Amino acid sequence: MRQKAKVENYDAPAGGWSSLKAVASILTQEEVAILGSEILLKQNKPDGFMCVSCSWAKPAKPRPFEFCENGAKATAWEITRKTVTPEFFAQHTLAELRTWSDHQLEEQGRLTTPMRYDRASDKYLPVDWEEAFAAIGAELNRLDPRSVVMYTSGRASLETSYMYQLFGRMYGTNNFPDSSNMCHETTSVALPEVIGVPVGTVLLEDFETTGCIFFFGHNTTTNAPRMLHPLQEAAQRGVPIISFNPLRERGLERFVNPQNPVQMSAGGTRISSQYYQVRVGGDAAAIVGICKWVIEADDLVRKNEAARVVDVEFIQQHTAGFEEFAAFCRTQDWDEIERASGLSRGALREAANTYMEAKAVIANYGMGITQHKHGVETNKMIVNLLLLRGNIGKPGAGILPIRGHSNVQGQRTVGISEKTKLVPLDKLAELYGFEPPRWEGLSTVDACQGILKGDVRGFVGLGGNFLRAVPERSLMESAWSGLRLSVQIATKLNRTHLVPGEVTYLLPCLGRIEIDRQASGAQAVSMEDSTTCIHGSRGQRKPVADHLLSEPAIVAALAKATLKPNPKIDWDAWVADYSRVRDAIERTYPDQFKDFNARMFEPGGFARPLAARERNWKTPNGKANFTVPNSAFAPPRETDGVYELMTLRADGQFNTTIYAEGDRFRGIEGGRYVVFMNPADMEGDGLKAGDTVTLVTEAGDGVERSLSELQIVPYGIPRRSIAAYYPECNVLIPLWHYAEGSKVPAAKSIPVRLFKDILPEIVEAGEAPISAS
Ligand SMILES: Nc1nc2c(c(=O)[nH]1)N[C@H]1C(S)=C(S)[C@@H](COP(=O)(O)OP(=O)(O)OC[C@H]3O[C@@H](n4cnc5c(=O)[nH]c(N)nc54)[C@H](O)[C@@H]3O)O[C@H]1N2
Ligand SMILES: Nc1nc2c(c(=O)[nH]1)N[C@H]1C(S)=C(S)[C@@H](COP(=O)(O)OP(=O)(O)OC[C@H]3O[C@@H](n4cnc5c(=O)[nH]c(N)nc54)[C@H](O)[C@@H]3O)O[C@H]1N2
Ligand SMILES: [Mo]
Repeated sequence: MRQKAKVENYDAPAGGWSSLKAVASILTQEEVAILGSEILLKQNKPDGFMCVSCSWAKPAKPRPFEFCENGAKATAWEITRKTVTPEFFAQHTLAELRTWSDHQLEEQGRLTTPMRYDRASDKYLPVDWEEAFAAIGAELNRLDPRSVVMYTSGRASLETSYMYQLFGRMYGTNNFPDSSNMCHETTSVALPEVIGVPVGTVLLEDFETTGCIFFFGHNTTTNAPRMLHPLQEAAQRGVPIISFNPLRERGLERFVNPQNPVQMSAGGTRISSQYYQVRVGGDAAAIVGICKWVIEADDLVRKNEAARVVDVEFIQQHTAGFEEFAAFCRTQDWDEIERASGLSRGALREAANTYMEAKAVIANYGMGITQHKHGVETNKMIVNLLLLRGNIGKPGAGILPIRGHSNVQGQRTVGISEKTKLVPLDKLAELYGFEPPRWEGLSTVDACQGILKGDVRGFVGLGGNFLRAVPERSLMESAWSGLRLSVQIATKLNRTHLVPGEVTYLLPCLGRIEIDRQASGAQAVSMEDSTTCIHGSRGQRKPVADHLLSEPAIVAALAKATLKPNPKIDWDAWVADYSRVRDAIERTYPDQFKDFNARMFEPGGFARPLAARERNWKTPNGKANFTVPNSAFAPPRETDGVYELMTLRADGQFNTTIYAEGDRFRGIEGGRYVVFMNPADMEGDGLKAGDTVTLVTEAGDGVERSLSELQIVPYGIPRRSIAAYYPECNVLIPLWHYAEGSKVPAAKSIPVRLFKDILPEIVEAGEAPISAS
């Protein structure tokens, strides 16, 4: 039976004293005394280490403390002195550990010793590094490379990622699914078609000159908190910030910089000047509404021969498809836009007016856009909005997908991709004298399908918690034992490690904050942030255990144990000195990584050149493209008993890593099994605060997917939508329920039915106040 969460109305701003308290509490929990020490002072500094949490930009002139509450949590979590030793594994079978929560598993501390699964005892046993590498190499050589998947979670450095993809391609596979396949793959599919680059165009300095900022579907308070600093500065300059989100997210409302004593006493800054509680999945309709106002305003001035509203010169010189898009907007019906977006035409007019008044506009977005069935089209709709007034490729303007993991964008840049067209295969062939496979590799969803069918036989995970992050958890966990080989390179114990294949290895590695000493001395690594800036990062802490290897060392050892020697690659020399790996990256991508070693510690990072930023459009027609959506706007669900479930992150987690069970900004304490629901829907369904329910997916494919004992929390969320937490709810997502075109699981709109649990209640339901709406 689950512990009940305490529900309270949180009405303080984001940041502030509560942030400081949360940092102190995680430091104590992890037994890390770092507040007074050097470590946090080195976070996100040019001579320090780059945070292992989110991928937000690192300023050239950092603040004295360039970290946020969640960055401090991530640091404490990694440099904890708690360890998981062979003795721990001797005491627990995997069957027992599978009953532990995600929090309990990672809370045990850092993995210290390579381990091999022993079926007879159902336990992990210690193994020598050399023995493990030899056994894994032999297994890989027995498997067909097409049946092997090499997953990457977005934390590994550019150096490790480059080595990993090279190893995989020399072995013979293009199966490089990445956490990005569940995240911003929608961006990587949408943006190349319309602006010719797979990443955002905005630089940090654009926030200093922008005239207006749009936000679609991102919970900045929790997921990129340092971004609140430039936002706060913009807000203080009077820059309008317009947010579209079905929930009222705290940090998008008010923010207090906890490191600024003046603000701490003054109550903080209002961040969003306009906040629109769009219907879940209603953004495309909302943006069409805004564009319709812009086009109509332009039609009007055109008649009067006044100054045009749209940027005619830009549109003529740089774009294609404007007339079709304008015609599409003119013919859209206001009643339908209102129904599909959940917003009134008056509200959309207000947003359009603000947009038209600004000389330069930035549009940001997150998972609220990418993790939807029509995410790719919605993403392109954001570009349409920007193109109308030339808001791409000029100072203060641009599109900004806010990336997740700290190097997820960079991994794609250096060849971690299942899509061959994104990888310079000819160049790799030329540099290393081998013939890389040319077939299309498996994305995350494809890999899951392959595992379910039994076609995928081997899985190597460079970080991450695959089984917990992917959809369709029940079927996936059962199918996993059919794998011949499962190898997990990790820092902390998680659920994926507890579901063994026939041959299973758990390989512990150094974290980024630890000093990585190799033959030539202490090494640095590098990563790319959300604004295409590359940063060097140096470990600061003595490693938590003696026998840990670095990620590059593990990848090199696996390569050596698997591949025939190749005179063009000296893996040992690369491990001895990572600057040689950076030279190799530069040889492979000479334009992108010019003078890589010399520039990697430039304050603020060095920006990779990006064609779209220069208004050079690498699209098939050489233009920036307006697009008209193929799909009609989804009308809201009728009251047929089905709800749209969106799965969200709480303040106390980093993806499947659960630091603490609770979500301060949404007023939840001591639990995660909750469902946020509109009070009117609760009344309609005869539910009251604290009732527990079972969610059952409405899929119609004969597979039963359900999750019980979720506690109802009344919340300011649109009718017929409910919200609950990822990863607990992943059991509810059908594998085939993904974004068209990008295959990103549609984790923000899962059709479910609610059934009241008849289980006895654990604690009397308290009076849960309805959150501000
Ligand atoms: N502390 C911390 N930081 C993180 C992470 C973490 O777990 N913890 N995860 C990292 C990763 S990998 C990623 S990808 C990012 C994720 O960062 P976010 O993109 O913020 O991801 P979510 O928490 O899933 O929240 C999505 C937001 O979209 C809103 N939303 C849902 N549906 C819709 C919709 O239809 N329209 C609109 N407009 N909004 C909608 C939700 O209300 C929520 O505010 O954060 C990264 N940073
Ligand atoms: N329902 C639902 N599902 C989702 C999402 C959602 O919003 N809703 N979001 C999706 C998104 S955006 C993402 S990015 C994925 C995340 O999916 P993943 O990236 O696979 O998951 P994480 O939870 O980030 O992985 C955590 C594990 O990484 C390991 N780790 C941490 N640091 C290191 C390191 O330095 N090196 C190595 N080798 N290992 C390390 C630790 O063992 C830890 O347990 O989940 C996706 N799944
Ligand atoms: Mo992500």
